[in-house]
Amino acid sequence: MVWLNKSKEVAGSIGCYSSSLSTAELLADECVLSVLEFGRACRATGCARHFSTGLMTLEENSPKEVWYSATPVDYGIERDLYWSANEDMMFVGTWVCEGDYANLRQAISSAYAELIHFIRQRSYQHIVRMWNYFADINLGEEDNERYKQFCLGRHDAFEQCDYLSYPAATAIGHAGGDVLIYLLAAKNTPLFFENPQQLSAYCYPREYGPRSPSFARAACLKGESALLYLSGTASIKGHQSHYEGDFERQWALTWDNILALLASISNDGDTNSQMMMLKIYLRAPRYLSQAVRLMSHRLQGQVDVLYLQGDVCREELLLEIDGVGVWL
Ligand code: 3EB
Repeated sequence: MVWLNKSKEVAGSIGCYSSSLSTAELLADECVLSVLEFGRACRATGCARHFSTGLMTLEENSPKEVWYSATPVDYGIERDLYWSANEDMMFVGTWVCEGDYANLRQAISSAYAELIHFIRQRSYQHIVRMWNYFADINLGEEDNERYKQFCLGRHDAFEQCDYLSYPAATAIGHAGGDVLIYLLAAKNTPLFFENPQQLSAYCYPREYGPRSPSFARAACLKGESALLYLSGTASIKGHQSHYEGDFERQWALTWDNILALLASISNDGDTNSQMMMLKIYLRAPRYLSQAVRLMSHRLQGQVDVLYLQGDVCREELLLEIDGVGVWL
């Protein structure tokens, strides 16, 4: 009853980011936990397992992010929470209309508190992985920058809820619309990992905002498949951004960070072979051809790569990469 991402098994397709099936076909499969679509406005769909993200795709086909369960799932909508679950794990997503709150900080803390309450109530109390997409992530000066306000709201909720094990995460700016937060939570306790080349984000110094970002660099839920969920990774060494304005060097440090993380938690020398799915968030579409060239030189085997336009949480960063691998 282990959860798995059946990316390699989607009929006739190289991966779950490039499924040849339509959303309707995917949703007809009772083992599909969720289908996330790109290139559409970020707002509630009214369908429990179907999400529109607000992130623009940079590719011709319309890639989707599909999460599969090994067994048929239950699903439903409760208030504004869209959920699906099997025996072991739960997927929950929610769109937040910022206009309903005094500010972004309160919108985020309220949504996080609701999510944490919900997963605890249903006994999937451990968040493994979280994704956060919202508009204008770099808007605002100094401590008022929206990413920093987001970090404050998230921290408020984790603190209020006494939630201590920060999940692996991604926070990316989308083109507009509601805030989308989605997560994978489990009944069993995940393992969390940090990157030897990077200061833990929850220890970043004060200059990055009033509250440090609450996330781990990677998470793994041990089971048959032992998937490794990699957090968003960028051109940061220690706590400092490097290679401002230089896409190629930023890409190289980002990739190096990913390999260092994998090497530190793996018993297998060939860290490249561990990647299954990668999402590449680019600050501007003009970086696409460079990104495709750099990635294709490095990737071995069948890695499912999805290129999206997204704003990284520090203005100087031009790309971020997250993904799913296997823990060898
Ligand atoms: C970094 O390493 C880059 O706030 O949830 C990456 C992944 C980043 C997750 C988050 C932020 C987040 O600090 C930014």
